[in-house]
Amino acid sequence: MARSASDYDESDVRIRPNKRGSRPRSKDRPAHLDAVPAMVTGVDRGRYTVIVGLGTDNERVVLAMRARELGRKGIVVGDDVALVGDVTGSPDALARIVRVETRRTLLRRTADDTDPVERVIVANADQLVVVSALANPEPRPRLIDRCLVAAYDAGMDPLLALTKADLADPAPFLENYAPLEVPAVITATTDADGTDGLDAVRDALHGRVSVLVGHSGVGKSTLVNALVPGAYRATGVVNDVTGRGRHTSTSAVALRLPDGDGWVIDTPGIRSFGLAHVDPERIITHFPDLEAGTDECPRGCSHDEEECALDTWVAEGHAGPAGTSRLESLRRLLRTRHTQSGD
Ligand SMILES: Nc1nc2c(ncn2[C@@H]2O[C@H](COP(=O)(O)OP(=O)(O)O)[C@@H](O)[C@H]2O)c(=O)[nH]1
Ligand SMILES: [Mg+2]
Ligand SMILES: [Zn+2]
Repeated sequence: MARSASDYDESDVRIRPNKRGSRPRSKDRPAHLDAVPAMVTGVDRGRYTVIVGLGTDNERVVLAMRARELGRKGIVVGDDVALVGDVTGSPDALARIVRVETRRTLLRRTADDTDPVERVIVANADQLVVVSALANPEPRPRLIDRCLVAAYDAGMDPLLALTKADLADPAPFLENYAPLEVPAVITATTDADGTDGLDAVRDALHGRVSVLVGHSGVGKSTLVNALVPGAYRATGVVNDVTGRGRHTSTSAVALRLPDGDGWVIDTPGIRSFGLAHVDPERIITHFPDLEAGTDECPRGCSHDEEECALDTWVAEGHAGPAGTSRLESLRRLLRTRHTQSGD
């Protein structure tokens, strides 16, 4: 039984049609007609926290395990699943997940670019919030570019969240990203003033399912705590000498934004974002001004080679005055697939 949109409390959660980036993974079987729909909000050592009855008077948190019939199929935060067994949500109840519904989006990465094993991070999110501190730790432009590529590949909209604006000026950073036209929000969290810039973050997350990714110590959990009262996500102290944070959050968790206006998913820090699985054609669909110019490209064009038709397209002005910098930025992203997956 697939959950219909009306089962969501957030009727305005933007659910994208299954067009790019997502792969249908499950074949619906008619078994378990009595199964109830649920959404996975946490995964911890083989136990899944799920929410049943989303948006109804009988909404409840249930602990579940995977049914043996699922085999090795992964279940991740954000997954829509079907549950059988004790779904009452009473403290001792343990339900069984018998099915994972088709995913609308799938954020994945490989450990590095040569690693064929994909790790699924989160399912069904529609916005990837790339969190970077403006200082302490220093921004890692290549990691950020890689996250943007992963977002485009997954069919998710990227958002840059720049934290620690109390420590450094965001202007130089923003300049580097302007041609990509990725929206950005800027925050500063201090003991004295709380979180500055939080309203813009709330607006950007409103009605969406957003995943926060970024290096450890950039302030993801701090943001989540500011957004979701009572979230109590552990935050870490960054070592001033190494700029490194302790990995204080160990697993992804989905939290509902107040007033039921969307979800935010906090993830543990990432040090690398392998992109072995990424298809350049999926990246280009996010550059509609340039995509139209690829018709004349040779077959299998990497769009970063001499014969690529995009140079002529841009030179002839078809992509507008920003065409040249747009193409440069696109190629920078395409090239991140061949650079070191770290920093
Ligand atoms: N100065 C400053 N420190 C911040 C800001 N946001 C977070 N921090 C601090 O940075 C450290 C790491 O934050 P945390 O939220 O745990 O980062 P995470 O690893 O990305 O979840 C903590 O000590 C926070 O108090 C900010 O905007 N300004
Ligand atoms: Mg954290
Ligand atoms: Zn090309």
